[in-house]
Amino acid sequence: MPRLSNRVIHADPVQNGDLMVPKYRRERVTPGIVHLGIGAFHRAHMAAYVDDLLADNPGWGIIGASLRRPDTRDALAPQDFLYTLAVRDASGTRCRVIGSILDVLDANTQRGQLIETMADPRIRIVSLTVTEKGYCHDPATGALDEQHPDIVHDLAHPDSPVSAPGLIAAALELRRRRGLIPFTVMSCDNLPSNGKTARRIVTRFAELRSPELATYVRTVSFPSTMIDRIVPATTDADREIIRQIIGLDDAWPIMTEPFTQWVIEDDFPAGRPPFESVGAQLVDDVEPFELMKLRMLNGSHSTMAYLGYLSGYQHVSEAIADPAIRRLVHGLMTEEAMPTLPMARPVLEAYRDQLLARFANPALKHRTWQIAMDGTQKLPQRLLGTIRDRLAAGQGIERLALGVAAWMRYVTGIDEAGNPIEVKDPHAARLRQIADAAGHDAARLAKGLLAVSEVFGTDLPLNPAFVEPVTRHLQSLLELGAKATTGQVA
Ligand code: CS2
Repeated sequence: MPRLSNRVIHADPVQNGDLMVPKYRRERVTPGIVHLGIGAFHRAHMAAYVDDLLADNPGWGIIGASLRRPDTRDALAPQDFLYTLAVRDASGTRCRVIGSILDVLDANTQRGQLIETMADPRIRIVSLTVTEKGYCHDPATGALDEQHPDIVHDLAHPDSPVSAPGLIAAALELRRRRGLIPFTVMSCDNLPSNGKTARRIVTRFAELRSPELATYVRTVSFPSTMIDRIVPATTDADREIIRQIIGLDDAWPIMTEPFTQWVIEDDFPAGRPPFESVGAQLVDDVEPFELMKLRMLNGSHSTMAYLGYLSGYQHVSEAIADPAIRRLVHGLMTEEAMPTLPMARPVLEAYRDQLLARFANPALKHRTWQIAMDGTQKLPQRLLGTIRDRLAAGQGIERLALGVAAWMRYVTGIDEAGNPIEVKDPHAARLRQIADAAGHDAARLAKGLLAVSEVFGTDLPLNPAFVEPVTRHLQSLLELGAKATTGQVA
């Protein structure tokens, strides 16, 4: 079977049947964007929006960069960086070939080339999906973690950075020296006020490097965005399904849902493509959209991930099909998250109902284990922000507290059948030490984990209105298990 490539997709359309291919000649496209973190989410989301606008705006091609591993580059280079985006739901699978990514650089072996590319005057936007941990920040305060090993390295070796802040600073320094205007830095990660967070991190890094760079960075725009599309990790079974559908070999197709949403703060002094022409929403204030999404979608996701995994559900669609988990998630959104959000109630109710349908998508094999990873980086904005607002208003947090307790049970690294759980988290070893020392003593385990200040800060561990329900639910999880405990709380 032939490999997906430029040659194949520009061959006689008859050969491609009804496969949707780029509506533009790729050789006419030039780079305008560098994207750091060229993972599955970006390829299902921003890269698809850009693909839709390139026919009329060919100067906005994407150069991707992988910061951690060369896998994406190795997989896509032989197929001219083309890949299949497979939109799946109960009605079937619809495939399209995405051509907006022109190249992928491996930051570990092509660092100099990446920084030079980011300094190219044609590059007017540097966007990021480096996940929460890629910001090298303290999740509880949002400040740059100046002791982070990558930050320590990059300050000592500013011309060979390994972190996203370090790479951005190195490229901005080059542009400064060359008298060029800066690119816009657009965060597309699940962080509260992600643009402000990116600004805080990069500005502080620049201040630690030089006053001149710090002054220059203060002229950089960091718009916030809200990004939303559910994108499970691609499996070999997915690859075979796509191979059969399109009749071509694609080393790394991306599976996703029909729903997509992108809300962008309109602040691009170096210019931008007409994102609004392809369905993005350009607004003055992204925060209401961000809070709604982080607290309703991502808060429900993390709660389902831990309770679902502990209950024996491998996929989100199985977890939400459990009546007790569905009741719990519905109640968490309706009774505990929605009252903290500024959006109008009908908008929130419609969003909730749409989320419940999205979670139930039977065609998406979204693993609870995938969502469960990096909990120390996710809990602050997904559950703890809502909890703080509820406690400040003197309101209950039973369901949210169960989400936190389920994370605590999960990071013990042993499931209810006594089997090991592969806990993926930057602090996994530390969490495991705390859990091993506490054993099945809920109060001790809760106290030990609540002392992880990067997650819980210094306020929540001292608040009995938070500690009591979390400890009580943890006790129940340890004694009765996730299914019984969920049934009691939902
Ligand atoms: C998920 C998110 O893996 C996770 O933590 O909660 O990736 C989620 O699928 C996206 O934010 C949906 O937009």
